[in-house]
Amino acid sequence: ITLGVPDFRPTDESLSTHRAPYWFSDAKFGIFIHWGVYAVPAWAPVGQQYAEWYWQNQQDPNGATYAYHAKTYGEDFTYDDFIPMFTAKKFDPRSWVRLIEDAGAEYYVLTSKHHDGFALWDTKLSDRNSMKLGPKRNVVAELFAASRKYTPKLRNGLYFSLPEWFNPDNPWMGHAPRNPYTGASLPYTGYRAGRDFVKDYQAPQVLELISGYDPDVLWFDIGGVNDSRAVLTEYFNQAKNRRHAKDVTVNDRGGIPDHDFTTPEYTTYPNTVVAKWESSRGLDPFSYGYNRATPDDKYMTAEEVVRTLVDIVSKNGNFLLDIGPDFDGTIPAVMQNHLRDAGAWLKTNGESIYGTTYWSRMAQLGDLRFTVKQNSSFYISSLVAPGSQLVVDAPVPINPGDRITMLGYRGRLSWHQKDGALVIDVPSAAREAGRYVWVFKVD
Ligand code: FUL
Repeated sequence: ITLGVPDFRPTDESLSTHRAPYWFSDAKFGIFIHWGVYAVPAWAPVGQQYAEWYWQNQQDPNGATYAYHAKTYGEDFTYDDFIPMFTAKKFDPRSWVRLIEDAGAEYYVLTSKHHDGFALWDTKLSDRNSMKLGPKRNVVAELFAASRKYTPKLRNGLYFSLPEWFNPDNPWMGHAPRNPYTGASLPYTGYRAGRDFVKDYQAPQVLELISGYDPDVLWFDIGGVNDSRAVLTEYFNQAKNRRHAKDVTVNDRGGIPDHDFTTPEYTTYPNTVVAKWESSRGLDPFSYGYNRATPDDKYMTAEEVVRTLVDIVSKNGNFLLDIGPDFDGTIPAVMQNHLRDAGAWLKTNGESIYGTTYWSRMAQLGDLRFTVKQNSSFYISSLVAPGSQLVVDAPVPINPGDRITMLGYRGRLSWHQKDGALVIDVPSAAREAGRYVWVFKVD
């Protein structure tokens, strides 16, 4: 079919015309899943290093992981010795997608392959994958199938690390693995030697993911040497020219300038609206992969999740909140509880999040955040419990006769304007009906 838009070509001029699709801008909240061999040791100094970086962290003789590994597993035990222990025995993809839906997220992004080079699908380009080794299961296929069957509204995304730390063929970043204690060279389990890393391996792997799984989001990582122009051309054209065209999206870490959104990590943009962006972080204080050493009370609470989401959305961002399942496929209870609790808030207050846009007049005012639904509603979100009056000293679009309500509370609230500020009367019953973030709706 012809959509009136020419096919994309592998040039920046062409690829840079691609934009984040409406569904991505509307979705606001996604769940990132970091799962791989690193879920076996699942360890890093709490709040300081990423647990999915275990192998790399272990290389530093002065680092905590170097000592921890020697003490816990012994100096002869290599990273690839963890592969058979990555069993995925209790991996239940249906419960994963249900959890994501319960959290109120509208999409997820799974690590198809992280920097350790271990692929979670049956790649034909290497035996370093979860079908041949470890779980003996096609994790990507199983999760996507469960999502399409049980939670068909969820969009399905894949993360892909362009470089691999220890792939001997990686011209940019790789070097063959060595035992960090003895210096002895180690095999890179499952890999086939002597090919062009980008042309014969990296790009074909991404193309396998695109044609095999049809991801709605392609979340590249690190950049570096790449064939991303050719790959994205294929990705965009495949999505555009199918019978039921769909809108896919790509982040800004593909090693080329073309992208649909930027990706601040463990941080957000300050008080300003910027072009489409997506901030990611773990529920963990500083890790995407599961860190067994992190005490439950150090995790982000639902309250912090909700506040962060509201803040990000008011500035045109999405929030990609990460969880790290354990080696057997269970998702730690602390993560499940906080996600479901955040989801309960979204059930009541989600209309101020999904499908909204930022308010172009102002991104934030003290503890207040704003969102707009074109031609219908204006939302004022208070990140702290309001007092008996909420004073909004901003040019709120309100007219005589407009109604103000609080989400989750029945009944209208009285309001007036004073010296250009909007003053809303908040009965104590309304304040008590809310939690985490109190959302006032003007319409
Ligand atoms: C980073 C990676 O190095 C981290 O491990 C994580 O995957 C994060 C989302 O991107 O660049």
